[in-house]
Amino acid sequence: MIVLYTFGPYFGLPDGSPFVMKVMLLLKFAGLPFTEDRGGYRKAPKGKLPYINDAGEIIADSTFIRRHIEKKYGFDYDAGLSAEQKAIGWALERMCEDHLYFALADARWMDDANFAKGPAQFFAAIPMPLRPLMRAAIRRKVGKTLQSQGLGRHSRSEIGDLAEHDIEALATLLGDTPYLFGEQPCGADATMFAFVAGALTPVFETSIRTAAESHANLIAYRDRLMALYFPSNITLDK
Ligand SMILES: N[C@@H](CCC(=O)N[C@@H](CS)C(=O)NCC(=O)O)C(=O)O
Repeated sequence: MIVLYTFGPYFGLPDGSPFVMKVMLLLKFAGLPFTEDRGGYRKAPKGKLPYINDAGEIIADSTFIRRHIEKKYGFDYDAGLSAEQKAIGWALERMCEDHLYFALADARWMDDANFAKGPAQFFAAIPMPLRPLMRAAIRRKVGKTLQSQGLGRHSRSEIGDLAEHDIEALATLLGDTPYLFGEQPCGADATMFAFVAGALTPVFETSIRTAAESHANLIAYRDRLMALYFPSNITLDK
């Protein structure tokens, strides 16, 4: 059976990482059973989660995991989509994964109150006196990543402004349909769900969350997919 390396549930979500949630959904959409291993971070081939072990084959990165599933299991996540819909799906994924992700990371890691309620909890298992040192070192590393990526050079309200446009775009693209492109989920729905659920988690006080909460269709989408694909998680997120 496929082993998915994860962080574990945090913030009322099936996993603390949107990329891990994306892969959980991709596996579920494809009907592939998997087990979770929460101890794989140190051996992560690209230094990040998620990655999978599929019968000895290690594949890192959520998008390459999707490619692997499509190739090995012949599952077409975008069956029936037009070329234009596929292009929109790809653009949406890149916006979430390479832009909105960093805005969410800034809100969670750089704001002191959000950090204390959120990412600081990741270090709970590290023994004292190492815990605060590790916590500060990793927080500094995230800050440097945000600086080199570029978003971290803006003020929090400027980052919020950019991220609110992402949220607006997601709400507009979803419209009134159950999934991004109609009645059935496509590959980009896995990313869309992961980021909408992450933005909506009530743990963090952010303008991104306020923007997401102003769109009833995004809330309904999060609730519908959570109920369908993560039924044991439902009560946690309310
Ligand atoms: N492009 C990667 C991104 C994965 C990623 O950024 N994972 C983050 C958690 S959300 C991580 O493992 N960060 C740990 C680190 O950078 O040390 C994917 O699609 O899987």
